[in-house]
Amino acid sequence: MRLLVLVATLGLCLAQHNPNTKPDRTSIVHLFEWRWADIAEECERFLAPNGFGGVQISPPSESITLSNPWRPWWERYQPISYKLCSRSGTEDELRDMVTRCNNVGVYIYVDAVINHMCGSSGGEGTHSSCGTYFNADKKDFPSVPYTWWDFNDGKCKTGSGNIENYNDINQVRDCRLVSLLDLALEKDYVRGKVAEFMNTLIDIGIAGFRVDACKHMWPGDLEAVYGKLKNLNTKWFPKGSKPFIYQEVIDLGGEAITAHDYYGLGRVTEFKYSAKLGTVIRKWNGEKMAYLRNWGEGWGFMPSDKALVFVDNHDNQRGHGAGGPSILTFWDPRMYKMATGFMLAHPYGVTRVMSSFRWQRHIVNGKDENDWMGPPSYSDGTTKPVPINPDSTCGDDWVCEHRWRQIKNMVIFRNVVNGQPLSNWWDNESNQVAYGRGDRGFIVFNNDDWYMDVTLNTGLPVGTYCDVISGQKEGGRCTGKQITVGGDRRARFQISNTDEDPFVAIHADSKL
Ligand code: AAO
Repeated sequence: MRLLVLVATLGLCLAQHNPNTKPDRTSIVHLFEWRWADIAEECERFLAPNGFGGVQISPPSESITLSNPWRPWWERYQPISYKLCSRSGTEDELRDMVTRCNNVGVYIYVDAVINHMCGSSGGEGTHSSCGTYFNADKKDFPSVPYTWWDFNDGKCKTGSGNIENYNDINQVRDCRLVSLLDLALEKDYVRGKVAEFMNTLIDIGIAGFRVDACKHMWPGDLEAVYGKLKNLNTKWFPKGSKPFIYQEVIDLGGEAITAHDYYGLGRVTEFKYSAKLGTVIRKWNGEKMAYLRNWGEGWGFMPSDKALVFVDNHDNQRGHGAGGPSILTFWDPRMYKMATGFMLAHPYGVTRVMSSFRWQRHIVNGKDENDWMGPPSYSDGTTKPVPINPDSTCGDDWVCEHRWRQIKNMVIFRNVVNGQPLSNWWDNESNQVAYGRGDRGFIVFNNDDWYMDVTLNTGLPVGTYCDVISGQKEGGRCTGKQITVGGDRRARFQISNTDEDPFVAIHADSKL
């Protein structure tokens, strides 16, 4: 009996680490602040044809709205109720998006904010995305309903009621994160309400959750909530499929709570990956790309099968969370494309591509004064649609990194090499590196300040390949550089340090 329970628990744990994506669709894209209607279109017209596995959406739960024209993006991390009515659209629009994306094999991952409700200074009234009444002073959220009784304040021992010291585990989990009203997830009632919210989304057809602020929740409480979750909707997923769970825990080392505490429950965001990759590509602190030879666990990261990785996320790209100057974003496009290319070619972790909106950055003493700015919107505060230009880029300040040729093609590269080991590593002990993925793909970087001209073993079968960075294969022809692989699997790579993108990538499907 005990063995059976153990096997069952183990099965549950492992299941929640599986992204549930279609075979050979390996990456998720975060369409930060996009409207549901636009995501539905994007699944059909772009994501499915280009092999994206899924979309992380912004929180769909009803949130506070903070007076127009302010409307910061972060208001969505302050829930008011679990109605599925947000700045991105209505419940009907959400359902339509999930159905349409699922029907083309692109799955939806929901950003679930379950640690807290709105900030303690959120006030009283109906300034919420669905117009639902709440009273933050009284901790009264009648439409869930939650009352003062459902919050943690009694357990918190700090003077301010907020987290003051990240090295005190009890504070981090029982006090308020930046004054956000902290739910008492130890209570079965609260667990039930949270699970009900998540199960509604599962029934609609989503494939999993990014769980927000997990450091601030006890693993035992999370386990209890996850234990109440249903299996995925069998209209689209095999019977018995569990939701994919990836938990946001910022662990850069040096704190009492570690990512390790959450491995058993699902995957965990590996923030060291983002911070370190930025440092290496920027060549700060004496870092070199040659040191990436043992990238992954060799760098002290969590085991690959527990990690969710990214070059930047919606927080650290603007100095929130574990943001710092090393983080690469679309604001540094040349280095950003290299970093994203490196991530997508490398076997470590489940990869998430960021897709941002542009804002008026205003950096004063290293801090962006406009780090709050919300998505492109009309004067009444509603979010603008994402217009697609004739050249396939996006308009109206939607950056659409996922549509950049180099990034889109590397998402495809990752699918093509899926399951192949890292092979044929080469470096010049500086910032020129290359590696392959079995006999399916090969990538070469020149991040040095001089010309690169090398002949390397690619592991690929003989033939002429189209570089998917400088161009791509279109109708049997190559719009970019061509690379000739000989019968000995070797090929010559010439990459100027002044190239627009100083890297080259070829794979089995880019063979001419
Ligand atoms: C807003 C206002 C607040 C106001 C509040 C309530 O900005 O002034 O008090 O409303 O009225 C987002 C925004 C917040 C916003 C919030 C609610 O980022 O600015 O607050 O919505 O609207 C911690 C958490 C992590 C969290 C991160 C932002 O652990 O979970 O803070 N991320 C998620 C979301 C995020 C969201 C929330 C959670 C809340 O992704 O978008 O907030 O739902 C250390 C700790 C980290 C901690 C950071 C931040 O990090 O380790 O756990 O993250 O501090 O303070 C070095 C260290 C690194 C350290 C870092 C930061 O890098 O190595 O460990 O420095 O200094």
